[in-house]
Amino acid sequence: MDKAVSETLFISDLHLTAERPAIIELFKRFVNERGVHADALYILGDFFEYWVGDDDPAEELKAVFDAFNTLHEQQVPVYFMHGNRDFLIKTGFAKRTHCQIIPDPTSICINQQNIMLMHGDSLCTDDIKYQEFKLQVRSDEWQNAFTAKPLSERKMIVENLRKTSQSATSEKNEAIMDVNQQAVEKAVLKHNTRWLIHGHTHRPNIHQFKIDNMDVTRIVLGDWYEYGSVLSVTSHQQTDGFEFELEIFQ
Ligand SMILES: [Mn+2]
Repeated sequence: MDKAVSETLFISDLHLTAERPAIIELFKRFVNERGVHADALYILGDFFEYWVGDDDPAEELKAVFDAFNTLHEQQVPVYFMHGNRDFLIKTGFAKRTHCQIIPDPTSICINQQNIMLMHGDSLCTDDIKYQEFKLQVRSDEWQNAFTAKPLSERKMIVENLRKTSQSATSEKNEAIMDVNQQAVEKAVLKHNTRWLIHGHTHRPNIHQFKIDNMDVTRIVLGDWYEYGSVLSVTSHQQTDGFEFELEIFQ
């Protein structure tokens, strides 16, 4: 028999790294306490602080892979969207974790409502330098050349990039780092949706606005630094639509 209430969970920007073991523990607890009871889990990018290729055994992140196994054992479908830090996640990772990689953007339907999912970086159109960088590193040419390098060299390159990126971020105007409202409206109109869920900006919030008299809601997931950020979407068999709550998980 179908459950009367179904719950879909959304998370992003965990930035998991062995350097922050407490957040790995928090993710494990999230999986055990919430994930295993959900009907589906969506990870909307920047799950890892960085990922240099599926040939990395990432033994220091074993607990994370164990958590994916737990979800698989409980038959919870997991969907994974690339962020700007883990776009080198490919089919090897998907096999290892039993998750399904989904494109950015992806439209899903919950109880007759279309919801558009994005990582969110494509909406930050004011950050021209970043958009140029993205175009370069997302090309097959760049990715093939990068993954052909030895694992240790790739890790070194990424470590250096992280250092320059940290100093670049602190120099950039705060407003440039947020989404561009026109880019949001363009995406909403193009995909004909009233609901948008994304991460990336680390500014958890619920924005409600109108486009051509249509009510639109943009839900922004938070990062996992001090605590976790989780969006729960629940729908009831007997009623249309859904309810949602942007929660702190700690
Ligand atoms: Mn991001």
